[in-house]
Amino acid sequence: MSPAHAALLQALEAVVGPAGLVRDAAVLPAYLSDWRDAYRGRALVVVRPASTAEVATVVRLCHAAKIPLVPQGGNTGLCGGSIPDASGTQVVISLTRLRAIRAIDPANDTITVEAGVILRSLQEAAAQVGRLFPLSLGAEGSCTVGGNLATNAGGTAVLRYGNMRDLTLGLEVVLADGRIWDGLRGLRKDNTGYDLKQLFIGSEGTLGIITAAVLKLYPAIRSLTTAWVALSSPQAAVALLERMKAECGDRLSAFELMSRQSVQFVLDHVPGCRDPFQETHPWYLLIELSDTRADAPLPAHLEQALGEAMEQGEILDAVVAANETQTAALWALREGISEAQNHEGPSLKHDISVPVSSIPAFIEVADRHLLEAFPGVRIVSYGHVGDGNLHYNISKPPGSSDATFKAQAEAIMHLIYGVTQTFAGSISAEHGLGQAKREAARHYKTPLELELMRTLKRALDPTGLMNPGKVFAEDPEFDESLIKGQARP
Ligand code: FAD
Ligand code: 2HG
Ligand code: ZN
Repeated sequence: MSPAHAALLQALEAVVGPAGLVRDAAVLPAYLSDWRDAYRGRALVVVRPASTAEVATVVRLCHAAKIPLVPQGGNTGLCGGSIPDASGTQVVISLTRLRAIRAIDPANDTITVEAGVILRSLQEAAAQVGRLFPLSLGAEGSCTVGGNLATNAGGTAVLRYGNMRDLTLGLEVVLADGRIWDGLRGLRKDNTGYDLKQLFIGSEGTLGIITAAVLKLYPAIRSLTTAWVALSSPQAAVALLERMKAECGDRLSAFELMSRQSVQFVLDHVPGCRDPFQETHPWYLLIELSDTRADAPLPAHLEQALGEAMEQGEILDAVVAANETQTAALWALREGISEAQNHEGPSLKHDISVPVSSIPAFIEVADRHLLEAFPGVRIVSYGHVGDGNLHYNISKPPGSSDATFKAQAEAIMHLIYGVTQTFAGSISAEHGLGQAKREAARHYKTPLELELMRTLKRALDPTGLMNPGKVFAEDPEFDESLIKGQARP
């Protein structure tokens, strides 16, 4: 280790204490690879500050030493955004010790939380005061509010409540030079110029470190009903979505589509899951209605809407959960897909979005082109169809080698993103770019969009030390000389 690096480590330890530096070789790997073990890196050190002031001092020290920082929350991201590169010269800054719920204001329907609060703890804190924090996703037991904000997380309740952008009123951010921006306002209306918080939401740690947020709360849900529905096609799902919206309005809180292949993987790999139907069907939906009134007649409402859809031939079969155990079993079939697909070898993830109306045509065209070009690959398509967001994931043909499949990954990706583009879609609806899609973004975002993004990056992080190598493929104009400690010519 160079004397400069050793001096930085000593200074960092003086700020966060011995407990704030991760040195234990048994624990360290968890900070240096992601949930799927798809990305691995090395770090100069992993530092765990315990307050906003400590985060600010850590950033100031790294800024002065020209050392890049990689912010990390629960490390559940799916694009390698929280993993350092292989150089061993970056500092991972884990926010998981910033765990305070600073304030709850039920009359304002807001909660102020620190970045390291686990999403499930936030949901529980809201429930304790008779409120709902609606963001809900499979990783909610380990992802953090900071990571949710930095990726503008979506999940299964976006249809009714929106994504993290829609749920946020204020932020506290440590800027790239270590100054603290206190934007912790709980205002629903504030037109005093640019909405700065929106710059940091979805910026994947490349503009600053989010340390706290004021988030919106909603009335608690007191009744809920869930159905599992079989269909012949994605067209039928979109038709049913229209029907359910018209019949149920904003009581419709989840509308998740799954192909048979997706459900089959869960049945094959997740213990305790079973098919709700005797027969197999090509497509399934998980539909949920919820209401703030305990006496809302949701099952009757849902059964009536599904009965009418059945009479019209829109759906093939349906079952409504009779109790909480059955509800949990249906959700396990949906939430188990990510994990189940991991058991089938490397998975190529494409979290695309297109207009809801284009979902059936997207699936038809993408399936056809893909199976022509790569016979035998298994298409695992599922997701938040009510938001036009599909996880159009691909597993290798049974029996083929990981190496052959990985060699085809780029061609598969371009095929899928090419089809996405013909439907005016996005290559990332919810997981972000991270390192996984930084190259692809160069092809699928316009030059003007990329130029505007770079302008913002340079304005907020002029020395390029905030999560370098993420979101942007490369930045020729970045001031490399400053990072290396030389004067700019
Ligand atoms: P991390 O993985 O630690 O980091 C993610 C990114 O945010 C990185 O770029 C990191 O540098 C940055 N970051 C983290 N904390 C901060 C901070 N305080 N300040 C600045 N930058 C920061 N995502 C969805 O949107 N919808 C889903 O339905 C969904 N389901 C999932 C299901 C499973 C099983 C898994 C494993 C993941 C799922 N995800 C989903 C992806 C992931 O959970 C989300 O992206 C989540 O928001 C990441 O939170 P995290 O705390 O784990 O962040
Ligand atoms: C989901 O909706 C998540 O389950 C994860 O966004 C998707 O693993 C995936 O590709
Ligand atoms: Zn998702």
